[in-house]
Amino acid sequence: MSEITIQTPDDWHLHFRDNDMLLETVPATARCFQRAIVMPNLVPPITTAEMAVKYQQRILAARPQGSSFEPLMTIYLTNSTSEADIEAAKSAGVVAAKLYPAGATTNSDAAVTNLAAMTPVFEKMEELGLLLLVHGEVTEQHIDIFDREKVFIEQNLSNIVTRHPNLKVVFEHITTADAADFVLESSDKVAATITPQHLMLNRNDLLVGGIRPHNYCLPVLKRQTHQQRLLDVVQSGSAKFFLGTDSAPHEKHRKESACGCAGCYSAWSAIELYTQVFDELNVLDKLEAFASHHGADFYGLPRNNGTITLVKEDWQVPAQIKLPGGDDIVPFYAGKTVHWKVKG
Ligand code: OTD
Ligand code: ZN
Ligand code: ZN
Repeated sequence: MSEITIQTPDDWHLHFRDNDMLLETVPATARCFQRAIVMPNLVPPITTAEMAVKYQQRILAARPQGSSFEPLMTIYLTNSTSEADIEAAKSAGVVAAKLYPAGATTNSDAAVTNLAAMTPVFEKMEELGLLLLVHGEVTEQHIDIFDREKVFIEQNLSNIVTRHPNLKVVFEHITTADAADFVLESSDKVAATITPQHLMLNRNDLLVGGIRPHNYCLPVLKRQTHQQRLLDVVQSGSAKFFLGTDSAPHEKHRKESACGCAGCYSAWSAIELYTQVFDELNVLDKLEAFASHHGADFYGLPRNNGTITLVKEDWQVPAQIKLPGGDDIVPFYAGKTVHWKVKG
């Protein structure tokens, strides 16, 4: 097959950032995705309905002319999130709330420290049909970084899903066989997103032959057996797994640094790289469901009407991109050849 047409896909996990940066990130996503779940980890984080609505306006204002792209908003749970905050979010059209364990990733310092105290908030979300999106890693210093996802399942996530059987939970950007198995063994209220980098790479791609800061993201890339398990579940076509790029830009100088930031800016190539992965797995027929059906169905939203076409054609991801403010960004897969291209 050298060409494939699918219903317009959505990105169920994305970081747009704010202000000037939106002029770069919004068009890059809107070029092929109809909707995206916008992560709330700004500084300060988006914690209320009012902040989410204002942020949504800034995103809409950064769309290219004629674009019908729709940002789907989330709020960031903190120790002081109340049931009233959840009600206000629901009324404002916010679709989900994000749980970051404090210190887990970029700008997550404000996040929840006491999960047990969140029970009334989770109950309100369950009642109103707001989804819980989870960054599933513990942050205790003594837990090895490669074990943090597995320990989070054991210590936290299994309790949350048991105590809230009607809460829809998305285990975001899963990286391990443990996470894939947990999702498969859980009820149909539990699903997961998978990024292009966790399908394409493993920790050798981060560390062998020199440290590769542009492959550094959180949760960190794992060993090859975990990567293989993620490939297996997407190959299986299970409806519990769907597309979430976790595209997360940082300026070049912040990544190429003695203490480099975590995040891969994949918006320029993500849909093409997923297509390449499905092609290499010989399951291009399952791409559409992963990219365009499973996520919408899980969120209880309509599938998109339009289509996009991808053609099997080589092109190179640019080595770097100039930001509106003058800084440079090195995109994910910079300088490398991608074998599929969005047509038109
Ligand atoms: N991971 N970087 C960021 C977020 C994600 O955990 C994530 O969702 C970021 O920079 O916001 C990253 O490596
Ligand atoms: Zn995360
Ligand atoms: Zn993310």
